[in-house]
Amino acid sequence: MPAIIEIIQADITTLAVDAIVNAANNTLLGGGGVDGAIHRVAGPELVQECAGLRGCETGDAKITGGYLLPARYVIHTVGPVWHGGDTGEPELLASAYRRCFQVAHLRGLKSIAFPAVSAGVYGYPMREAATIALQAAQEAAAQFPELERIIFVQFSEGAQQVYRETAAGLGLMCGS
Ligand code: AR6
Repeated sequence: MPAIIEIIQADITTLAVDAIVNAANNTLLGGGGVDGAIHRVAGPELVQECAGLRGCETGDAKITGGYLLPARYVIHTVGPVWHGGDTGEPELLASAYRRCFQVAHLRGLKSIAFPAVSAGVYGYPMREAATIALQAAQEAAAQFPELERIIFVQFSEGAQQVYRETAAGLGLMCGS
């Protein structure tokens, strides 16, 4: 059975899933937004493991333990900074999501939760970002049979609404 795609409003650091995705920066050494929240809850061992990864290219993803988080793993990805959309942003964001799914697949993970990568400090418009995220989920659900749950987590009700409308536009059946 293909994975169920869920859209929920929550703090991603509270989710007991196989992996939560971190919207990180190229250093992987922490920052603000969801990155800061994940590091705060995971504790200092997370940044120690991240330091050994020697950063991450934009559009790539790397996995670590979850430490004090309820999630078993953190998949750190780096989305593009929005510069208007003509400098490869859609391809880089799609690549970030694809790489997260590949990394999860290599560990045989069954549940993965994503924040809206790039759609905060990095300025990616939420609707465009949601389209790319949901299309990547659709592809991964078809490609990786072990995936049971793909969860899109938004902090705000407004962002959740954008995801729901975007999913409906793509003809996706989503749970909550
Ligand atoms: N749970 C779920 N979503 C959250 C949470 C949370 N706890 N906290 C924030 N969001 P951002 P980016 C939402 O800025 O745009 C960091 O400094 C937030 O409302 O965290 O990829 C990194 O180190 C927004 O919708 O990530 C980088 O330097 C979404 O998560 C830079 O920010 C992403 O916002 C990355 O920027």
